[in-house]
Amino acid sequence: MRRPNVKWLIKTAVLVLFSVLFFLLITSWISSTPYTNRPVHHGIEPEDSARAAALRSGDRRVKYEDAVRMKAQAQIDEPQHGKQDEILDEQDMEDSAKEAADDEQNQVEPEQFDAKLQKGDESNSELQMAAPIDDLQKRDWHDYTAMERDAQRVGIGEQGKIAKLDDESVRENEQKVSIENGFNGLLSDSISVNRSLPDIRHIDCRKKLYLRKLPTVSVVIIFFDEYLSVLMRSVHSLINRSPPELLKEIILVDDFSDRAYLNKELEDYIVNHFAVGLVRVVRLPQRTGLIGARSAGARNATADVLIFLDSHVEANYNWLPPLLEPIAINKRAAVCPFIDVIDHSNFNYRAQDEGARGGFDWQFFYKRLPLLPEDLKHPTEPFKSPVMAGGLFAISAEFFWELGGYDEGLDIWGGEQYELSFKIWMCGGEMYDAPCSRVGHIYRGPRKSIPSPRKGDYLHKNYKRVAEVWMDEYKNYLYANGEGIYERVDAGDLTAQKAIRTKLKCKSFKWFMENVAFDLMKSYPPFDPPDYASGAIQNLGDQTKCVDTLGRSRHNRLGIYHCADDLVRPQRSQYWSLSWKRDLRLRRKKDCMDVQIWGENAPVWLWDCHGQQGNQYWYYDYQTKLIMHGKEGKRCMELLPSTEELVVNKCDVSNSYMRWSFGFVNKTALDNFNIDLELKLE
Ligand SMILES: *[C@@H]1O[C@H](CO)[C@@H](O)[C@H](O)[C@H]1NC(C)=O
Ligand SMILES: *[C@@H]1O[C@H](CO)[C@@H](O)[C@H](O)[C@H]1NC(C)=O
Ligand SMILES: *[C@@H]1O[C@H](CO)[C@@H](O)[C@H](O)[C@H]1NC(C)=O
Ligand SMILES: [Mn+2]
Repeated sequence: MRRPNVKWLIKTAVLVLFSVLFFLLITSWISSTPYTNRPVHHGIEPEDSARAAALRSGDRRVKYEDAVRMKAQAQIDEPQHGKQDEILDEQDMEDSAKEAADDEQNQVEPEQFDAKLQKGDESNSELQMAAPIDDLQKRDWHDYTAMERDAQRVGIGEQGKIAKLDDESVRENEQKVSIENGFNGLLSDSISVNRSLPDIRHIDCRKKLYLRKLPTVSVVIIFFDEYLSVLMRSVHSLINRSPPELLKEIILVDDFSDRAYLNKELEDYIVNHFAVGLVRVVRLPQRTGLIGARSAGARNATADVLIFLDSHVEANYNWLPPLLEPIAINKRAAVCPFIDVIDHSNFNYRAQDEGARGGFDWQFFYKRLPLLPEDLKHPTEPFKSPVMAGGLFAISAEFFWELGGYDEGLDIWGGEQYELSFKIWMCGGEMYDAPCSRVGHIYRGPRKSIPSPRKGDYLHKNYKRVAEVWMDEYKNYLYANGEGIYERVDAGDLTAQKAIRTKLKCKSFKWFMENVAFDLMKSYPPFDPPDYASGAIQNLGDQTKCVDTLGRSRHNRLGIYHCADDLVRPQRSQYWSLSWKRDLRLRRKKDCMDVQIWGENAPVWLWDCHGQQGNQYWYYDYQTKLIMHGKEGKRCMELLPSTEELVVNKCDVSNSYMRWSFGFVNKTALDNFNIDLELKLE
């Protein structure tokens, strides 16, 4: 037998010892990370399996976001590393494909980032160690004590429930105050400024962790003649629901209000209720409007992040961390909360909807665009939005001023949300909506009209400034929809704004439209494309009969009536368009032919156009003269001669009651019915 090799034994022992030590080191580090070591909270703790799943997915998120952070930093700080990144990404794609197969939970969108970090954990510990761990750690930011205290609260308007005043003798005054403010101010006086709200966040928001290190915040609230208890409830809700270490200050900018109680009474309230220096009032010497007042507030702010809010809001639970984290990851991100509805008459707190991306039409009305499939898969993650709704958002002070703040040539209000959104996207930033951050907002009801602070058309002047500086050739769409207004207004001096665009080497508006608001033109084309067919729809089995509303309004069945003399331009009840949305609608109206059952003799209704095709999709085959319903093209419009009913049945070319003619037919357009319309610039 061979003599045992002592050298070998020692080597092995040392190696084993080191391996064990290394193993212990790694496992103790992992167990000390916050997401495996969460404090137990009562009340909303999920059950075990759900908890395990949550931890797993939370775990993945951490990695994803850290990766995003690293990536974002690499992009901002060291653009010369771009090449290296590319190489890494390529390889990581393969890894991530493998992982996806292993792991059904793998729903995280940018998988290459995920994989990069995965690798960091397992094989490339340098990458992981190099980043300051402290910065990457996550924590649960909920204030469970305050949430539990709130859950116990009872009383008028508590839990955001419908409130009302029972005292009949105050009715008249209630009306008066309502019409002065656009909301029920008297009722507001009876509801606690510290009232509790329903936690209507997506259920998974309750388990979400955010970076341990988040930037500090200056909230800027501008007001003009705001109702005191509503203004103070806004401030209380912010203080009650924000981590004190993050909320540095609340700046109330008084845009030269008339109401006396907004002077001493307001200041006394602040002194008596809030910590020294936490809330301050900045008074403007004259009426300045939303844009100027916000700018003044921003100049007064001293924290890392600016959050602009309206003066009639209520912040919901844990609203702040979800707004701040994307900015901590990328200082050029701007983030909007979800805006909930506080009812102006009864102060009921409810959701508006489950979120949408922001857009606009060519009269600059704010419009909403659908969420993307990826966004829907991750209902608690921030999603990209082309334009902000306007009132409520967070942005780093540094980036805000890098962009030159608001164009202060914009007067009073209007267009500023477009200006800032275009700037953010075109000049190297990003904009997100954060579903887990919710802020309620009182949408005002009927209100006594307030005299305009300016003579003249400041709104279109503002729009023209935005269009001239940022929208390149697309500005003509706006102007073409302005019916001559834009030719008459003078945009003023734009030198400073154009200089910002040049200095920051901002991208083109075309880039914005094609990469950020890529679906806007389809939903909101600058001009309605021509109809495929229009006029009266005449039956060929009985040529005296045409499709008619029979004078009925929406949500009624359509019928058949004696045809108009002029089939090309008949009276309104027979004037139909096969529109570019591929629906059959009353001309220039939003009432569409709608079929709601798929069986025999399905009646045709007049219903609100939804523009989503489906059960409102129609096609006219001008050769067979069939009007087909639905994309399958198997069911056709038919006149039942015995009962004079308008129905849909299985297509049959030999049935002349199923054949129709339109007053006007555009054959070229119909030949291309299935081709998506291209909306090109002239
Ligand atoms: C609201 O809460 C604050 C403490 O956050 C307290 O000072 C104040 O008295 C409360 N006000 C009412 C009306 O409950
Ligand atoms: C903010 O405004 C207040 C009140 O007008 C003023 O006292 C303070 O110096 C201002 N702070 C900054 C940083 O501008
Ligand atoms: C018919 O449709 C085409 C587009 O397919 C359009 O260019 C043309 O102007 C239309 N004709 C009329 C008369 O509307
Ligand atoms: Mn508002």
